[in-house]
Amino acid sequence: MTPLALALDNALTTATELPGGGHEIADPYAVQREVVDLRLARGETRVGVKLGLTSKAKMRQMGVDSVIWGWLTDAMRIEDGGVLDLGPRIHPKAEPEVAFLVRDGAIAAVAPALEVIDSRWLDFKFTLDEVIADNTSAAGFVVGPWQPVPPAVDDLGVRLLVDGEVVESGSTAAILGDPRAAFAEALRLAGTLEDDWIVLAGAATAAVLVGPGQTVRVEVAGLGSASLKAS
Ligand code: OOG
Repeated sequence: MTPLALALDNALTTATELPGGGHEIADPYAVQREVVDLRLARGETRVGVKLGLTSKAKMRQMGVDSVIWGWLTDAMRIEDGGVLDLGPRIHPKAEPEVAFLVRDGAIAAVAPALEVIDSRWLDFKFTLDEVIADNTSAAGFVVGPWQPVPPAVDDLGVRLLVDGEVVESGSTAAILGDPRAAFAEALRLAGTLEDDWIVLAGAATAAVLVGPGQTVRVEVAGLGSASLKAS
C-alpha cells in the first residue's frame, strides 16, 4: 500500500483535504486501485464505473485530451430524491450526467443522473495524476428512472437546478459528442463491465457546489429527472 493511497483514504474517512499540485505519482491508476481496495475492505462493493473529463471544457481546463475513469461503490449510491449527508463530505459538487445500465457488455437502459464529486485535494486543485489517484473525485451518485434507450441520445437538453432555479444548462452532446461514446470508453478502459453495473458518462455542464438544505435536480429532455437533498 503506497503512503499516498493511505493519505487519500484518510482524507476520505476524516473529511479533511490534502494539499495537491505537486505529487510525483509513478502509476496513478495503481494508487486508485489501492484507494478502492481500502473501500472494498470496509465492505463496500463495486457497482460500476464513472468517466471524467468527457467534456471539452473540462479537458481544456486540465490541459488534456483524454478521459479519466474511476470506480463507483454501493456506499456512494443515493436513492432518487434521497439525502446527501454533508457531514462526511469536504466540499461536494453536483454534476448533471446520464447513466447507462449494463447488460451483456452493452447498454440496456439509460437514466438521468447526478454525480457528486468531492475531491480529497484542497480546493479541487490537482494534477491529472492526482485526480486519477483520488478515484476521479468520486463521492456519490443518484440515478433517476431507467428508460429504454431512445434512437438518439447525442443531443438531449440538460438542466441542473438548485432549489428550482436553473444554474447550469447544456446538452448531452457535451459528453464526448455522444454519451454512448463514453460507454464505449468505459468498456475499453475497465476491460469488462458486469451485468447490472452502472456507467456514469461524465458531466454535461460545469459542477456546482452543494450547500446545506439545497435540493439539486437534473433534468434530461426525454429521459426525466433525478434529485437529491443536501442536509
Ligand atoms: C474530476 C472529476 C470530473 C467529470 O464528469 O468530468 C468528472 C473533478 O473535476 O473533480 O467527474
